Amino acid sequence: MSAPPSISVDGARLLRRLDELAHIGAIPGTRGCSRLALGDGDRQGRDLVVTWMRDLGLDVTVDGVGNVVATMVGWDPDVAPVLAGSHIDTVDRGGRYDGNLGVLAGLEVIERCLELGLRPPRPLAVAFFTDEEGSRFAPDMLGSLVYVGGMGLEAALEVRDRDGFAVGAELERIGYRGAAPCPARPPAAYVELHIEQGPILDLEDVTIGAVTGVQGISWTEVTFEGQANHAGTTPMHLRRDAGYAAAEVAVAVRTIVAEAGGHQVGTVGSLRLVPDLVNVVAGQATFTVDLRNTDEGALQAVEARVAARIAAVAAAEGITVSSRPLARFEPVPFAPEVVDLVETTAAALGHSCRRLPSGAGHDAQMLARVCPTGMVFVKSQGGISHNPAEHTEDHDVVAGADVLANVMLHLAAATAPPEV
Ligand code: HGY
Ligand code: MN
Ligand code: MN
Repeated sequence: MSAPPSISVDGARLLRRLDELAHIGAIPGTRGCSRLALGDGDRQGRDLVVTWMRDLGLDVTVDGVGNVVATMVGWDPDVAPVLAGSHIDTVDRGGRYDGNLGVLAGLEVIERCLELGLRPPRPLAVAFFTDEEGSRFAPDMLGSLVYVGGMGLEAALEVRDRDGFAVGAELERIGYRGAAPCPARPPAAYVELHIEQGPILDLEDVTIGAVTGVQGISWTEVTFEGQANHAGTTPMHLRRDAGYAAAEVAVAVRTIVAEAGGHQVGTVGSLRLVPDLVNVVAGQATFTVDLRNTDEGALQAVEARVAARIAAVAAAEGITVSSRPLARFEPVPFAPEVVDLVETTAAALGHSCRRLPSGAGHDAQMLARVCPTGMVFVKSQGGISHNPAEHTEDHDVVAGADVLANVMLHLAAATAPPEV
């Protein structure tokens, strides 16, 4: 099969769409947006992107957990597509590039191929997956996990947010509980363009990241039950202070992670006290622990140390502890041939490139279970992400989309079905 033509995307069109989508859930005074999964902002964002997909004449499907896939038409239905994608849900007070870039760049690649009259050996497709962030409904990458068969649809539909709203009911409410089957038929290959969300490419002034894989993720929600009491009258030695205990654990996570070293990171990102009042010793504390490492063994060792510390803090304060896992994914390597292709494609287009693992979770780590998968990273200015100040320069956005386009076309050629 001869090498496909090298193409460039319409950068201005891609940047226009990124801007238009970012207006949905826009945070006043910033360039960021808030579109938590399955909320009204997510619905509006979905409707806009689906309109763009349908305007291109693509075949648009919605599956039982709200994943949306748009595929070029005119190929034998048995020919699986080369799929690009990501997510358009955001964290609360997030940036405009996280996820959105991968979806809109995939759409741009398809539109560019249609404009050029290109007919790859396989159809190209683009997806956005439900609830990648996991901020509202855990685990993260919920939609793509169901898409690849890693979680049953019924179990996913039953997941509830902290206010008790269920995924299934919210999908119904926003009109995205679809009929397409999940798990889905695997694509021939999957490529995701995403911002790095870390500092490496920016610090080294490298344009493209050839992502080698995704680090392991461990999320746990912990609840301490102490005794609410008067902040003024309760002697210190008689307190059973859930708030103090939670703060001790947050400090311990930082200490344990520092002692582990290497790629280990740890975060207590959510902490809710009850009754959360200035003059009441907290009777209850509910908090989350996010631990990640590129090495599974090291991650397990840190998980064990943190769990032991939580038990010891609870015993010392005379409080009870309960916990529930929110997410647990082992490190995932990407397909070497796709990582190589990202690297050679970046070089062919004249862009600097380096290999690196992803510190963030991505839908690609789920697609890697069912097909050859890789990711293309572009810079995050100052390494800032999950923050309205998240920024990627226009020229880097376009460079990443050009690499995505040519990687997708090469994969379509390299996996051409026999009869082509
Ligand atoms: O948490 C993550 O790494 C991703 O943003 N869901
Ligand atoms: Mn993301
Ligand atoms: Mn994110």
